[in-house]
Amino acid sequence: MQSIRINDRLSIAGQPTAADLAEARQQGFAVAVNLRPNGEDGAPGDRASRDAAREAGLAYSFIPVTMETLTEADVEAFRAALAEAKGPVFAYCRSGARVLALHAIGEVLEGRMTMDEVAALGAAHGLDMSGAVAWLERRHNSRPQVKGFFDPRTWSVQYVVADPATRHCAIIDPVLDYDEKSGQTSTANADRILAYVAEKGLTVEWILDTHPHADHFSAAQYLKEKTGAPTAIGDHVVDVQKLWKGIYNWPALQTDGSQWDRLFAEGDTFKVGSIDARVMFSPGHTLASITYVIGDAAFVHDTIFMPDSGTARADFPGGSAEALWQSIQAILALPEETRLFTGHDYQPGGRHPRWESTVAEQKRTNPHLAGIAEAAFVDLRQARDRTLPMPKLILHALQVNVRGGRLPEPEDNGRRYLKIPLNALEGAAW
Ligand SMILES: N[C@@H](CCC(=O)N[C@@H](CS)C(=O)NCC(=O)O)C(=O)O
Ligand SMILES: [Fe+2]
Repeated sequence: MQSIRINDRLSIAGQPTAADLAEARQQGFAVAVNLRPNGEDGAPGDRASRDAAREAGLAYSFIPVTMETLTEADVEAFRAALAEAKGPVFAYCRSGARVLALHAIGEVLEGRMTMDEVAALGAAHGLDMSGAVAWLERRHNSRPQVKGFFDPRTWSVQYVVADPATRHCAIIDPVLDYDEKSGQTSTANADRILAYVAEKGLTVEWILDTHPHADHFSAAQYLKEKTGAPTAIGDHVVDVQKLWKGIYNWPALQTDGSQWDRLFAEGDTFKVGSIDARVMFSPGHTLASITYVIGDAAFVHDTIFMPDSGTARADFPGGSAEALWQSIQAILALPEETRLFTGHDYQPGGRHPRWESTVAEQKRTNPHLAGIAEAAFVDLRQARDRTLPMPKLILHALQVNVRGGRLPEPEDNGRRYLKIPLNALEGAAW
């Protein structure tokens, strides 16, 4: 029979007969890999295929796939079958095209081949690779482009998350600049984001906050005025509003979350362009923290920091180390390759700012998480939190952020004033 030799390890073919398998064995192949699902038109099925391979003296592996339902796990299973084979692999489907597609997709994912080369490879062997190309394009388009903007004054990372297919984007955790020494506010950070959005020709679809921040003002309201895009935050923000309404002795504060256009609950879904997005409730750092999972990117903000920085503190009013642990476990249950984007980077050891990791990397190397059980985490988190002074802007920031990033209303002289409660956060380290 005709098989196509791809490399030393892999040859591909259409459905073989028993004689073809025997011949493959004679040619030195060690393993037959069958990609045809049971019940596929004209396929002998797993059991008969296994028997035929064994009869011919070949080891056998069954990885049933269709191009319509193909996932990265299938590509990985094929790669693993090749890696584990004790000799050259004879892989087959109906025509050989699916095997070539799996091989080519694996090569693209590993960075050894470009998408353009996939079609050319198919053409060279007379096999249709349009399914593989479409799969790769779909995957490419579900990977949002993430641009981080680091603010060195507050060590915050603000994000623009864009769908390359539609050029729609979400802005996450934008900072409104504030200097507590002079009382001056500025929109330098937010304007930098707007300039990027304009330069890239993006349409802002959402302005998202992960939680009511304690260390900077949110620029959500300013950006809504500039772009018209809706603002959103987690629905438990109403609990944070109630908490701070008491601390600020502020009867007029509305505590129904009406300061945002949308309140997200656990499991809520939305879109950034054509990319699916989902919300995870991630309390612990605050009562209202949420994680946005947009395509393969999770915006975890103040839960997990970069692996060399551990985790976020859990001692603000309404914070809980136990809740933070549970929230982190849910994040670490995302697929290993999920890109995690953190909300702050405090540049340990003076290194340059970094904000992107993966689930796998965090599980392996974050000293607050790798090989740590809940009780030990809670102990270490609480011990560290006892040493941390409150963020210098916590009392300034919450009165702005529980109103969605609105500064206090001007008084009769046209000037805005902040209100600072004294001795309201007793026990905090200085
Ligand atoms: N020194 C900073 C501290 C800010 C802070 O407390 N950040 C929170 C996130 S909002 C945190 O988790 N910090 C962890 C740490 O400092 O180890 C400030 O004053 O703003
Ligand atoms: Fe925070």
